[in-house]
Amino acid sequence: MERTFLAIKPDGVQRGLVGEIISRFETKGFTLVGLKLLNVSRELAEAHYDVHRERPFFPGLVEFITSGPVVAMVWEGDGVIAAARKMIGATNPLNAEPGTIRGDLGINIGRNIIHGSDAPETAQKEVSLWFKDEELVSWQPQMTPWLHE
Ligand code: DAT
Ligand code: MG
Repeated sequence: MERTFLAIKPDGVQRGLVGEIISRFETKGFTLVGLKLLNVSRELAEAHYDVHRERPFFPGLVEFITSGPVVAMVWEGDGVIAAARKMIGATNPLNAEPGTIRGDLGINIGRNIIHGSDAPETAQKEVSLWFKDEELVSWQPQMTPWLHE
């Protein structure tokens, strides 16, 4: 079953948006298989954003993601990687469609509330970067027959 890594960034946690955001993925029908609140180390932040290392905004990005608690999550479901990206919306919240998390809840690219893996390879890499195997719970919700034909 497909899995993706999502993280509510320090702005989302500080603004009290954790419940609202988790609720969107829950009510959509995806399954939560990993969840923790943590202060992100500089080492983890730099590893997570390694692809952006050469970009001018990299230092600010690391500064921001380490500035307060983050809610790290793994969600499971058919097509969850692409669907979560759609639900999150464009990188710049000002360009994100209404109805998306960034489109509904944000106004600035440096405060865009949530991270979501962008492809199967990155999802796998990010899940194993942020979670140990034993922190992930495989389970089948009782409502599954009401979500899948
Ligand atoms: P996304 O988070 O939509 O996958 P990304 O991977 O291109 O976007 O960039 C990672 C984060 O870096 C993004 O959430 C916010 C920040 N960022 C991206 N482009 C930026 C820019 N031009 N200026 C400032 N911050 C930027
Ligand atoms: Mg990205």
